[in-house]
Amino acid sequence: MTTGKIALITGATAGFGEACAERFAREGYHLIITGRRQERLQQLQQRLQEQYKVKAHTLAFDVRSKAACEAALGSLPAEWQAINVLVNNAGLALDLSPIDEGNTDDWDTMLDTNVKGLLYVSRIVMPWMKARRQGHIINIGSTAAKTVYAKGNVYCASKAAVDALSQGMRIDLLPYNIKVTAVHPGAAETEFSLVRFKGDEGKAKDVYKGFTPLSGQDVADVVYYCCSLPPHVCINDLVITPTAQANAYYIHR
Ligand code: NDP
Ligand code: 8X3
Repeated sequence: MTTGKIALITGATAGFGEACAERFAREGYHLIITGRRQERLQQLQQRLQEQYKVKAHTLAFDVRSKAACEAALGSLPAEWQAINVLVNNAGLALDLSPIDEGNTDDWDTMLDTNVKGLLYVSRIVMPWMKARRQGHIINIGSTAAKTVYAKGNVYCASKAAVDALSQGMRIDLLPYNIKVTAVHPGAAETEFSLVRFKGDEGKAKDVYKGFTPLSGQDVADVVYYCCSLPPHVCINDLVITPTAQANAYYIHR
């Protein structure tokens, strides 16, 4: 049975975003799923519609482009603009290196995606939520927002910005009955490390050696839980790690 509610999930072609799409579909939400990889979006759309009997709308665009965000989200028919849940999830890390040796193109990609992309999407969706005096924004931060680790500098800074922006959004949206939750996951085995290490599968696998990491599903369960609470209850800030992880730096292997 559908709830009639709509969740917009950015970065739904893999990892947390894909798992969130599945979790919300299972709960009867209609979905707007986004990412750059059109083919994956279409496959997911088909699967979710068949399996859960919900409607899924796909939008393929790059969150780094303000014009692309405006064109894609602006193309939504009015009934799809009544978004109840926005999960700002699209993001990435690229490489690990000291700042003085850093690749400045990688910095641009991380900051443009993780910080500015999240802002562009939110800037468009927030007025729709405000007009309806209803909504919940989930920003995916990271344990990297809370603890800086060696060579993580710019990625950690981008996630610290997500932390600060979540606090700012919560204040700005307070009069409009809109919840803002920052969810900060620790080590999770998705495509994250493969992207960070630019396709080096060995390096990516090593990140999760010797302990049980989180899965996309673990994080999706927590994101959904945050959205399932009574209207007067809001989780502001939530850190979720594998049991073997204390913070972004300490992992027991
Ligand atoms: P994945 O690499 O598995 O998924 C990342 C998603 O982001 C993909 O759907 C990708 O879609 C999308 N994305 C990346 N860049 C863009 C872009 N420019 N425009 C639109 N979509 C984009 O990683 P995760 O699921 O692990 O990561 C999701 C979020 O969680 C990120 O913000 C990440 O920083 C954060 N995170 C991850 C942790 C982990 O250990 N895995 C821990 C803490 C936080 P496409 O390539 O199709 O565009
Ligand atoms: C992803 C987790 O520790 O690789 O944000 O930064 S970590």
